[in-house]
Amino acid sequence: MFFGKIKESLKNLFKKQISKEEFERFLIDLGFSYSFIKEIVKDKNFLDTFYKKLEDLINFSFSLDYFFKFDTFLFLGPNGSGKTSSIVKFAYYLLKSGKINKDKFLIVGADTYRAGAQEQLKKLAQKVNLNVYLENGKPASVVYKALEENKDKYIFIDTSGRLETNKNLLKEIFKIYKVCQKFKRKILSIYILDATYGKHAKNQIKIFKSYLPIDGLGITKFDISKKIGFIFEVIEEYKLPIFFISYGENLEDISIFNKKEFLKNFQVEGNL
Ligand SMILES: Nc1nc2c(ncn2[C@@H]2O[C@H](COP(=O)(O)OP(=O)(O)O)[C@@H](O)[C@H]2O)c(=O)[nH]1
Ligand SMILES: [Mg+2]
Repeated sequence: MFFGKIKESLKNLFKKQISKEEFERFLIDLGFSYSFIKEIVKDKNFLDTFYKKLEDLINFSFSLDYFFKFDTFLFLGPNGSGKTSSIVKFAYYLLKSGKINKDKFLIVGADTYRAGAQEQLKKLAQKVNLNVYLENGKPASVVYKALEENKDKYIFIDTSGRLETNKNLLKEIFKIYKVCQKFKRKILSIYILDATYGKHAKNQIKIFKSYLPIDGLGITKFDISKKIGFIFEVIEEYKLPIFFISYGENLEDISIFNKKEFLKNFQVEGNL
């Protein structure tokens, strides 16, 4: 996984006395912004400063029990970010805990615009034996029907990709949110952030946030991203926690976010 490379680079840097310039280059390679880097390296103990900064930013950690406090998981984000695959991975992860019977889980396909979207969801869900609810119609009315017929279930709602410039589609996703509120659901809205996306993501999230609440992030494609710096800036700017990280195309390639495990990847002998 990608973290292996970070650790390897850090180790190599620590084999010799690391210079400020070398550390700057390491952070640039990881995709941190110049303002972030400037703040880190202004200090003589820049390695400590870096690690402390990460610790400050990552002030969250989740266990399975946390998620069972909710009953409705709304997945949103731009096209191709990984919503459909991560919704199945996430539901499967919760299912595997064995805390809840499989019949209490339902994935609702509210991506009714894109041809093939329903089929993709069905295929993925079938692989892990999860039930899906698929209907034609407007996304919000599909969700309405699904909720009306499945009052006591854990519902996972897959939405269609929104371009932040398409106001109608963003209004539609807000309608889905309102429908969930109408049914008094305990909603967790999860913005799916593609780790390969880069700094444009900040602006994109801002626009989504102006339409509906976002409770936190699901990071995808962590296995293929080399520049993860922007993720820390998103967290800093919007104070959003990371609920899970997806790191591969296999349906088991997902982990609930754990602060200790995550930060461990930035530690090597010498930098603490
Ligand atoms: N390598 C890798 N690929 C991923 C990951 N998550 C999603 N993908 C791929 O990204 C593409 C888009 O994913 P999809 O779930 O359809 O995105 P959606 O449009 O947001 O629903 C698909 O080819 C997925 O297999 C991941 O964690 N790692
Ligand atoms: Mg999709």
